[in-house]
Amino acid sequence: MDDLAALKTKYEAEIAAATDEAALEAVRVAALGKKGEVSLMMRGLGAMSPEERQLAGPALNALKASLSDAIAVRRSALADAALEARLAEETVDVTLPPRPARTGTIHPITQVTEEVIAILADLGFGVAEGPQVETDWYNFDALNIPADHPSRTEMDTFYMHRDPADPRPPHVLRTHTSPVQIRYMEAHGAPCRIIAPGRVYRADYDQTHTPMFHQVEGLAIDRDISMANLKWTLEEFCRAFFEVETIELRFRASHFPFTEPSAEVDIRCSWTDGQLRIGEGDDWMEILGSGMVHPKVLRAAGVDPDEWQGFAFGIGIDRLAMLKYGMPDLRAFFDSDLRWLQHYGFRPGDVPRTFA
Ligand code: 2U9
Repeated sequence: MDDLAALKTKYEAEIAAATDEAALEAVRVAALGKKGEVSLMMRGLGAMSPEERQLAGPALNALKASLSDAIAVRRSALADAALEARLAEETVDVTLPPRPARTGTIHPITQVTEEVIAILADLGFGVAEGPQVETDWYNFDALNIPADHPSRTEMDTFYMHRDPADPRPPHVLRTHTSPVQIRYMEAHGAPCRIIAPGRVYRADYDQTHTPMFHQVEGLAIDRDISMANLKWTLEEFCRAFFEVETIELRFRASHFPFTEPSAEVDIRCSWTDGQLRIGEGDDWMEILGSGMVHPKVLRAAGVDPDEWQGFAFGIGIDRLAMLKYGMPDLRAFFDSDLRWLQHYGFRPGDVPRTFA
């Protein structure tokens, strides 16, 4: 009996000394586990005489119950203490100022593309899209670009890798969005009034050229569309895009294989102290190319040039963005520099007031 009292004292001290759940469990296993000290003593009851057993049995049971209770009480106390500690650690100081939320911005290219689409949609143009990997027929032949044209060389155009023994015509990364309009006319015929915004690729890299850039091209085909319609459309577009009432355009005769006649279009502007002002001054700045769609191009797209005619134009979106928002180096557009994006990027929903 003295043994049991000593055992009780020993385990009660160990229970009280256990500072965490794992230490307490170790005490429980040592005393009451399958091979625990108390359990082994209970197993020894069988070897005792009935008299001894009558004394030792109830005493051992009482010891077991008392240690079980003590362990349960200690476990609950440890759990309470752990919870208290966690709550103290997770205290939130509601008087601290909130951290400014890091918000993403809309890339200037996306912003300008959306602006251009909104303005031309207002003028009745739908949006068409097409593949960026094209056959050389859609990218060159259908657009009346001759087989020996310099733009077809690997100096200027990215060709997709292929087996030199492959007899099929090569694929290219489209060098303009014009194939989209060819595909659109093939599928829908005339009349049509669409714009094709998107990525294009040319082997060129300096301060004003990147190997991938963005264009928007327009196409309007009907029975009696003329250069006058083209001029009005481009003037309306520039007025809305540059947010200037008094814009002035100058059409300079030019040459493109896909339009006849062709014109490069300049806008009146002034450069003072490095600041560009549209619609005033004595300078002219080239902003786009245009013309009447060549009859051969209409025919290649399955549209009868004796019945239909129309205008087309092409604008570089990246250049438009540089001009309107004053960004000096085109290469920064594609650096993914967060500081640049915070500075030049737009908040979602930032819409110029002309069509806000
Ligand atoms: C079809 C027929 C004709 C689209 C045109 C231009 C003139 C032009 C340049 C502007 C700046 C390319 O990004 S840029 O370097 N584009 O000068 N683009 S006419 O003519 C077409 C298009 C499709 C079926």
